[in-house]
Amino acid sequence: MLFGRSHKNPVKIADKGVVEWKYAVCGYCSTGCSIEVGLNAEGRPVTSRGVADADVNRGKLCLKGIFEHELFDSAGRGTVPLMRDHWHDEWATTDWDTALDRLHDEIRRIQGQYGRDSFAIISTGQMLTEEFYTLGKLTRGLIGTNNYDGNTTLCMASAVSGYKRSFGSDGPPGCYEDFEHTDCLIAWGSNLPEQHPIIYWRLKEAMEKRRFPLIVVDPRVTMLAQFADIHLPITPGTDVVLQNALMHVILAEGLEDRDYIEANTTGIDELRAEVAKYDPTTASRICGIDEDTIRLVARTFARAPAAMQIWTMGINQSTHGSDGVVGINNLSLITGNIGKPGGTSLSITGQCNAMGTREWSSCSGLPNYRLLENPEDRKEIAEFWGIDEEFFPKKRGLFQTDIYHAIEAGQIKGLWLIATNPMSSLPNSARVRKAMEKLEFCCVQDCYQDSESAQYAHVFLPAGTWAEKEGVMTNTERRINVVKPVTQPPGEAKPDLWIFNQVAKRFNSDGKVKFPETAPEIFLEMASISKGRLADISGMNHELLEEKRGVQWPYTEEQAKKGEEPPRGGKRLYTEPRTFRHPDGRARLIPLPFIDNNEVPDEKYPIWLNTGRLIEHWHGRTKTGKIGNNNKYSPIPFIEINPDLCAEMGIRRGDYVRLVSRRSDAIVMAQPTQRVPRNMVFLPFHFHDCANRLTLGLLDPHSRQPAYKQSAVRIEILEDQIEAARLSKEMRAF
Ligand SMILES: Nc1nc2c(c(=O)[nH]1)N[C@H]1C(S)=C(S)[C@@H](COP(=O)(O)OP(=O)(O)OC[C@H]3O[C@@H](n4cnc5c(=O)[nH]c(N)nc54)[C@H](O)[C@@H]3O)O[C@H]1N2
Ligand SMILES: Nc1nc2c(c(=O)[nH]1)N[C@H]1C(S)=C(S)[C@@H](COP(=O)(O)OP(=O)(O)OC[C@H]3O[C@@H](n4cnc5c(=O)[nH]c(N)nc54)[C@H](O)[C@@H]3O)O[C@H]1N2
Ligand code: SF4
Ligand SMILES: [Mo]
Repeated sequence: MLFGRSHKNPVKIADKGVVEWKYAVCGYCSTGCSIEVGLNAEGRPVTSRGVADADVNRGKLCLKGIFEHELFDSAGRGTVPLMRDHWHDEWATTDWDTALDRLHDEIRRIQGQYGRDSFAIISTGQMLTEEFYTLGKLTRGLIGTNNYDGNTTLCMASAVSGYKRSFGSDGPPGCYEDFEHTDCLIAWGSNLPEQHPIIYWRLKEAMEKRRFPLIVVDPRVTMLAQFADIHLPITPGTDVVLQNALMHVILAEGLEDRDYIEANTTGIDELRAEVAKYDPTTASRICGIDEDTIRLVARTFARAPAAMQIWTMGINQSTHGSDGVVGINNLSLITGNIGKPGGTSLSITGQCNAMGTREWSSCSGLPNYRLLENPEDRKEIAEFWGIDEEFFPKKRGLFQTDIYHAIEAGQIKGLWLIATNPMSSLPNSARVRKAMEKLEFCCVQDCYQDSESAQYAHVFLPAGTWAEKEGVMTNTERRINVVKPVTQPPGEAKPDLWIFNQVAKRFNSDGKVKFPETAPEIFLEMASISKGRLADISGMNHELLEEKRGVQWPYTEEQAKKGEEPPRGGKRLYTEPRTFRHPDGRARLIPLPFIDNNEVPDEKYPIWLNTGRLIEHWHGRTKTGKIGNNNKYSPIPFIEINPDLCAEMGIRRGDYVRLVSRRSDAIVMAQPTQRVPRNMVFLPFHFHDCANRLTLGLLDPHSRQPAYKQSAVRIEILEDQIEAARLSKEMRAF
């Protein structure tokens, strides 16, 4: 008897009848994978594949990228502009001119009645960079509201703030190639295998070639933690304490890099005085990691010839988010691990173009990391755009989270939401709902008309998405890559760039500000004002980006003229001494006292609520909820819950339970797993009207980012499981 393949039919891959492949970069996460979308003879996108000669993904794609072409004709897409008088009325279809005139008139009416800043604009990390730049010019140069921010406040704000405090500027200094050179890696609150699968694959490949210790700090046993040499299941929200304790050991044992500290930093004495308070014995009682392990990790990290750290939302989404980033930078600086191969402090970005919005949207300032607070920056951009310098505010306006508080307080009356869905993504939904109901006018511009936030809109503008548009994005390692239009937006939907240009015409009746219409032209305009700056892109254009499958910034005009090849990878910042962006060129070592202000479990609410993501879904599931191959993995809101807690409470696998916090409640299915400790549940935030009903979302004092990962809940048993299933279904309405 023979076993094995020889007696079976070979695997056949269905022939999709592709006649042409078109180039794009993935529109989900910030890894930045190059994709080719296959079109059949009728020009329909029918399949996707990874691009083999792209340095980032080398032919690979993850579960989201591989089905991305199915977005184009998925359910719920907006195909025609909609309008109504009140948000509780029925929608009526309308034409573009009427919808855009209404947006213009309402902005000017509200500004006229209540002041310039009473109309707010909230954007995203999920558009193309030329779109961000155009929206920034329109908002800062013509509309003139200072309450203009992005959903990046929910995501990358702590990283931005921490980089600025430590290094004097935003801009992640490392790159994926650092995995190939490092001798030790600490990953803080980052679940790479699920959230950045192709970065994880790069890491895994590097580790297979050259084994180095991987240390994972996460209260859950994530897939990355399972793969780690040392897993530190930290008490939620106490990373700063662990960082201080690690530095305590390094400084007490003389393991620091004195020459590097002396040449490149200020503040070592103040740092030394603060971390002296965090001896491992004391720290272990707060952060839950035993003292010997703290010493082992400190020594392993400090003795490695090159050591790197990465982090994502486990750090950023905390009341100590910005401090956690500074703590990571402190650790890298005192061990001389910045700007060298394998020695870096690399924030793993979230959304596909969260970096592009940081660089070019003007949300927190002016293009290319220019500051509203800097008179020269204001003057330069005002002259370039052809507007009066005095029109610019002299400091940045409110963050997204504070904009919502200002709506609640009645200071902001109108809102334009672009490619973000706060009804699903902001903490404490009941409070957000109340704010949305208070608005005199709200415009939602989204590629899906069934987004939760559109419930409260007076105007809905149907947008194209991803490869229905043309433009560039910047990934985690500062690599700019280009998306080419593969197909048209459905029905009358239009690319966001077209929409911004049409709105601009209405505010620019004398034509004094120039708005180029096409993405390649806008890119060249951006390149011209990037010369000599940190993010210098003056040597790039769309053709080069496609040909090279993405280029890391900086790549300057001089380099291009000299015929110097653009970097293929491995480009780092701060490689030379004293090139940090503070005026004296030195990085700051900043002491970080721990402030214990989280909502923590108590007698009434005894369980930690931890929220985050799954590999198959994207945020509010406007996209992945409609794609069968993604949605089928987890169509129902569920919690990871410890089997011992289940046994104690009499909960069986698959039972529905009610989670109750001080804010509200939610019904979810129980999935017992050892991934979470007995006093914690993990709830993916992808499901409609679920996780953020429960979260408190205290704000970080520097970045104003919410602490989504630390709230307290209790679990209630539901006797009537049939009724519970019905309620759960009702809550996930779409
Ligand atoms: N499949 C998929 N991929 C995505 C996304 C998606 O929606 N779906 N979204 C993208 C975006 S915008 C982002 S921002 C990234 C997010 O990527 P990640 O940050 O990797 O994902 P999360 O699941 O939000 O959180 C990561 C981990 O933080 C841990 N954590 C919770 N509390 C703490 C703590 O106090 N300390 C520490 N050290 N860790 C803690 C959680 O247990 C969790 O495992 O993913 C991007 N990639
Ligand atoms: N509890 C909890 N809450 C969280 C988090 C968490 O970990 N836990 N994470 C936070 C983080 S890190 C993030 S980034 C936010 C994300 O929060 P959101 O930005 O609200 O998330 P999305 O669901 O991606 O919303 C994007 C919207 O833009 C639309 N869209 C997509 N592409 C385009 C386009 O090209 N043009 C236009 N016009 N529209 C488009 C989508 O249909 C969707 O409605 O959630 C935050 N909320
Ligand atoms: S890893 Fe991120 S960029 Fe790459 S295919 Fe998956 S979702 Fe897209
Ligand atoms: Mo994010």
